Amino acid sequence: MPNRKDYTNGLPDPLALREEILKKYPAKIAKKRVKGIVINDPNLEQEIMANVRTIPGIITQRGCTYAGCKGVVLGPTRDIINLVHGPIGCSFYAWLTRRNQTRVPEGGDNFITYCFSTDMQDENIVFGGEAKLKDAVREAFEIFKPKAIGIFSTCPVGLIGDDVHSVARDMKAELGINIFGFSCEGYRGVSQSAGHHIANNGVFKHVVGLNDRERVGKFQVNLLGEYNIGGDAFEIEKLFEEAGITLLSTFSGNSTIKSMEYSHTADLNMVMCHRSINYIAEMMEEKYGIPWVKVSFVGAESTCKSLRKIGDYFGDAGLKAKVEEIIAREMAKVEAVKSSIKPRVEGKLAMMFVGGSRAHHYQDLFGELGIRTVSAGYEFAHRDDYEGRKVIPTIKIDADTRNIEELSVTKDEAHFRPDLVEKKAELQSKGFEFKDYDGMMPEMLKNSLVIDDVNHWETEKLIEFYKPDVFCAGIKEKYVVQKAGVPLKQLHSYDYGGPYTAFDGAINFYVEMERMLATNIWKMIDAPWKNESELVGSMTIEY
Ligand code: CFM
Repeated sequence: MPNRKDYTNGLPDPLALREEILKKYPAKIAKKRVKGIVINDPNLEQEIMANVRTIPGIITQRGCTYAGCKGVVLGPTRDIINLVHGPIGCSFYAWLTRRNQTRVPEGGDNFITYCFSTDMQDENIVFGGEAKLKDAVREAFEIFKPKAIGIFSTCPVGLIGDDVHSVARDMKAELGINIFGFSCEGYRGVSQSAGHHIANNGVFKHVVGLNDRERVGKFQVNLLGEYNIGGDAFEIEKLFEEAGITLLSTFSGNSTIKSMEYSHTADLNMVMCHRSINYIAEMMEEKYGIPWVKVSFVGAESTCKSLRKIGDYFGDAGLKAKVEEIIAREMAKVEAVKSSIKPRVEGKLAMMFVGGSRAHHYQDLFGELGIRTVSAGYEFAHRDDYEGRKVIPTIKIDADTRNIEELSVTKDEAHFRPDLVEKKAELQSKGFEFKDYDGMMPEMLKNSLVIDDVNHWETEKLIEFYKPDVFCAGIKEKYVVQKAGVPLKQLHSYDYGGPYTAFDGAINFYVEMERMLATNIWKMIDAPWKNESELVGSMTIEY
């Protein structure tokens, strides 16, 4: 690419770029914004401002609290009816766009392809919508006979004061199935992250622990924070099955309400997406004594590491041998594909701005191909996802966070597992780490630019400066970036592709990246605005 900076001795210092980005903002905004744009040095303990309100007027990538609760955490369950109390638009935009997949056994329920909404109208806003909500719950029950119904509040519900929780209680008594509500109005927090927390609380309060199923396996685990986008969870399930690891429940890709009910009988919780689900992991440890570890199945190397971690946790020689057998066989396949693709893409540059975990995980996958990440950031993660969990005690709790209920959890004496607490202590003394999330920044290159809640203005400037070979984000960014001549890979929906997890997923990703990066087509694109006149305006804000 012409005019690209020299990357042979590391990444260029992006200080001038940051200055240029900030110059465009009014002074007061720039002063705040600079705290969310960090020039990374993995050897320093740097702080980033995150999980704060987006600056009004800026085109953010973020979604709302309802999206995080209904869409992200509860959406992928296949046999809970997720009923949205609100105008139809909120449901339409949450309908199948995330590509979380299901595999339903013969005769099992699958409500994922449906869109359930109370379709609130003006008169419900004026006179209240609780009666309509009750009717909708009854109708859904009569038609589908589900095992459970979740009710999700959208913005107007909070504004007019409909009480979804009392409706849920009444309907639970009337219909005799589990019905629970979520106060996850879109405005409830600064992003979808608040919705994750609300969903975690609701599932923990109303579902986890309801079913004391007998043990069915020697190594019982839950996989938390894997939502089966493009079939990712299926790849992981395949490995566990072969290794003899019993996956009780996934929160929540391809999951069932029943599996969540007995998830407290697990011996270990594995956390894939730390941001969206660490709350349940923490609460299950508190209440049942189940330890948790951070895993990642994005990237072949990460998959090996995570499988070995499970083997080491259980310490069973048979399991460990099986894990090694799988790794040896699968890595041979992975290496064969990698060695043919890597020479064609090595040295390319990537940047990724997604969610609260993938902007980190996918750097590993790119790294396996020798592709460097020059800039990355999350949309809505917290400081711990950037800097590691060690900073949690120092995070200031602001009014927006205080808005979200912190459940006080106590030990469940009847179900508590002192054996697991003991196991944890013993392993810890040998150096095995639990709750081990060190965040994204320590693993990024020196001088890479870490940006929280990036916006379109900043995106344009980043592309000009770095001239990356691939940009990873979502549908809202896709065409703006591509018109600038840079291919964009969606890391939310995978652009109809995937799975990308575990070994076969990594191979899939390598092949796709080769197609995307080893082509000259993008260099032939001229952004339409390059040849047309530009409208320029200016604005002054006074405080
Ligand atoms: Fe976790 Fe996710 Fe993500 Fe997320 Fe999401 Fe997603 Fe994401 Mo889109 S739960 S934080 S709220 S890994 S929907 S499956 S891709 S932004 S990086």
